[in-house]
Amino acid sequence: MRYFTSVDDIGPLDVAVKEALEVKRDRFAYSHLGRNKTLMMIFFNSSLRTRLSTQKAAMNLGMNVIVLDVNNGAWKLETERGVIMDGDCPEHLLEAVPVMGCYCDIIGVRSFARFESKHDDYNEKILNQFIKYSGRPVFSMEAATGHPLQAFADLITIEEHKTKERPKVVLTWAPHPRALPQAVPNSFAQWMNAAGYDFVITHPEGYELAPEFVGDAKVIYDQDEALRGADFVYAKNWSAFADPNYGQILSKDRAWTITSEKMALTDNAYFMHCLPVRRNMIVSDDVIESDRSLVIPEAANREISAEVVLKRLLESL
Ligand code: AN0
Ligand code: CP
Repeated sequence: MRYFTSVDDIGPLDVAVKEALEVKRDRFAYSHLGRNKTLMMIFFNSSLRTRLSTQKAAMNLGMNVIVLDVNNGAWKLETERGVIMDGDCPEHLLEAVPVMGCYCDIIGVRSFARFESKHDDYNEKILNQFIKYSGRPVFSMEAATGHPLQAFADLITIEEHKTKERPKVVLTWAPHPRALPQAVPNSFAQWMNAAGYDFVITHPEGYELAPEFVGDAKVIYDQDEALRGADFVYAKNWSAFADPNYGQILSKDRAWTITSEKMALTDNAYFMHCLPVRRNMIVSDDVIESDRSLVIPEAANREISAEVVLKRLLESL
């Protein structure tokens, strides 16, 4: 595997999950693989889990790790070619990316949707420049349209907790005060479809995700109806995808917050969220603190999904 930006890069999911569970049983089994290899993690946006879990995974594999917060201590980067650079940015991405490639063997990139241009976001303009110009294997640590390391960790978590071959998994929109990208729900939908679960998406009208991510999922606008009989409830806010409202907040309706009353509609479902989460906007205190909450096991599995991805990228060197 040379790149990891979507479910298509990982091959058969049953094989990937099996490999993940093996790595989880002995996370130091491949500690020779990354010897004298350097991971560079580039952050254009904030992170707690991705930064820590990916560094831990790299250390499990014996790698050296360099982390750069682009917005904190590096030159501000121009990303547009052809710009007369007489403004804020002393350096262009087109030099910075190949320079970064000189100092490492593998590059991870976090670069959220900017909501300035839907075309640029959905063409993964920043991530693709790393793929094109770094000369290194590149993986997404949440880019504009996807967060595959998160979706992989979520898949592992569901596989560990499911009691039915084909559980009912419900992705529900929930309210949030700021406009968030569609990356997490896009990837979650892509991976749930690929896993072949009974997969339902529920959100207020206007929050339809891009059809290529929705795939064959059932879309139900009535949240209560969608939640009935669910085995897993995955809550997440996202901003509108559809034109002309791309990147906009259309609703902050707290009737969509996941509460114990909402969870009572399910088949004693587990609650999931990628974190960070705003309590009592997305989910009530009692639900996230309940023994059916998987938010910490999901975060723990981020180390495992990152280790499988780094292992496969190292094997391609
Ligand atoms: C980000 C998002 O919704 O994409 C990161 C989630 C992992 N969340 C926030 O910006 C709060
Ligand atoms: N879930 C996740 O990616 O968290 P961070 O934004 O803290 O990395």
